[in-house]
Formats: sequence, C-alpha cells, structure tokens
Amino acid sequence: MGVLNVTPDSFSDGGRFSHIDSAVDQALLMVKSGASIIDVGGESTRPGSIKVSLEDELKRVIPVIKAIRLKSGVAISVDTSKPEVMRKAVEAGANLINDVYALRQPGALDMAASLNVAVCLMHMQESPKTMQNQPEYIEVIKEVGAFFSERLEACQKAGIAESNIILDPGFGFGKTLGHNLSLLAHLDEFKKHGRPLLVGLSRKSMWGDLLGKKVDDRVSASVISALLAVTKGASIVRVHDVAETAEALTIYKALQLAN
Ligand code: 7PM
Repeated sequence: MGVLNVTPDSFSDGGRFSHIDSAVDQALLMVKSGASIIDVGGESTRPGSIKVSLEDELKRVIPVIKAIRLKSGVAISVDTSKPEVMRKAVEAGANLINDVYALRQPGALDMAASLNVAVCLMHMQESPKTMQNQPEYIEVIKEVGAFFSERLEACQKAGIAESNIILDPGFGFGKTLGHNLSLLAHLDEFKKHGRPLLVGLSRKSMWGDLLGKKVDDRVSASVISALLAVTKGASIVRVHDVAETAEALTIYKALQLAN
C-alpha cells in the first residue's frame, strides 16, 4: 500500500487540476513501482493535529480518487473517519476504508456496513491531538488484542461482513518506542483473530527514537521493518518508499519459492 498524501497546502487553491494531476502521477508511479493499493488521505491523523472539516476533506480527497480511478484499476483506499467521506469516496471508486478511529465515530459503523467494502480497523489510544502525551498500557499486546476483539464484535453487530475486515495495531498512535517494538515483536499473535494484518511503520518517529534518524533518512529502517512485519504475518504494509519496499518483498517471496 503506497501512501498518497493530499495535503491542505497543495489544495489551498481549491483543487486546481495541476495538483490533481500531480497526485495522479504520483499514484501511477507507485503502481509502477509495485503498489497494489493506493491510500489517499489528508494530514488529519498526525500526532498533535487538529481536525479537518468535512467540506475540506471532501474537496481534497474525492477529485483525486476519481482521477486515479479514471486512469487505473488499482485498489484505492481512503484514509478517513467520516461517514460522508467514506460514502463519497466509495462512489468515486475507492475499495477500502482506512479508518484510524476503527469506525468509532458516529455513523461510521452503519456507513461501512451499507457500503460493503473492505475496512481497516486501526488501534489508537486516545486521539491524534493527545495520543503521544504519556501513552500507558499494562500489557500492550493484550490491550490491542482486546480492542480488536471489541471492534470485531461491534462490526458484526452492525452487519459488517467479517471477510471485509483488516486489523492494524497502529504503530505510533498512542505508543512509546517500547510499545511499538513489543507490537512488532509479537505481531504474529494478532493472527489469532483470523483477519489480515496491515501495518504502517514507514518513516515513523519510532525510527527517529531508536536510530536518531531524521524523517528523510528513515528509508532503510522503513524497508527493513516492513520486511520484518511481513515475516511476522503482515499481509499489507503501508509505505512511502514503494520501489524499495517492493524490492525487499520480491527477494523474500523468491526465497519462499526457492528449492
Ligand atoms: C506522523 C505519524 C505522521 C503518523 C504521519 C503518520 C497509519 C495510517 C497513518 C498506520 C493505518 C503516516 C502516519 N499511519 N493508517 N495512517 N496505519 N492503517 O505515516 O500505521 O502517514 S498516518
């Protein structure tokens, strides 16, 4: 899964075509580099971030989804927590809802049920604004697992097909470096829920904390950790550096097929 950020900045002119074109070009380049899903989203989920209005989010995301869909059959994911964005995005051609709130916002469960597309349920402690102020767990693996169980039950009650659900431990979302490392070390334990796992480790601050690297110097850490996550059972890796990650995964797949 390649990350496509449609930043507020690039749409400050109200979504001029050149900006849509450059988003589409970036998406097509990621497809060429090996991405099978493009995750389209604003910047609303970064730590300390403030909420984006419905109108602004629609303006940023929908034209880009439509434009990618016109040019490619690639799976499109929409990074949103808002039911109305989910609906319009799926109408525009999105195939997957990537919700860092795991359908906990009002109306999101019912909307996902009625849209009947894949949905990624991500674990987050607290909210983007507050999540990195002293995250605390007694046992992080157990607590994230219990959260998955609770959300799977809520989805079932809402009428969401279990076969549509993907689970994500939410690296960096209300977690210290220690919590993130525990989650990666024990990622395989979440396979017990019987659903595919998605992980986002790309360029995250945990690599800054562990290695002292600035965000632009975290490509190796991102590729290595994506590969490790796959060896521990991840089915989807959400990454910025698609070509480099695809290379690592091609080597891994070739080794699995070798005599
Ligand atoms: C700072 C922290 C900046 C985190 C940007 C981010 C995930 C996600 C994001 C993830 C799923 C980023 C993230 N991370 N969706 N959206 N899983 N499902 O790297 O880990 O862009 S935002």
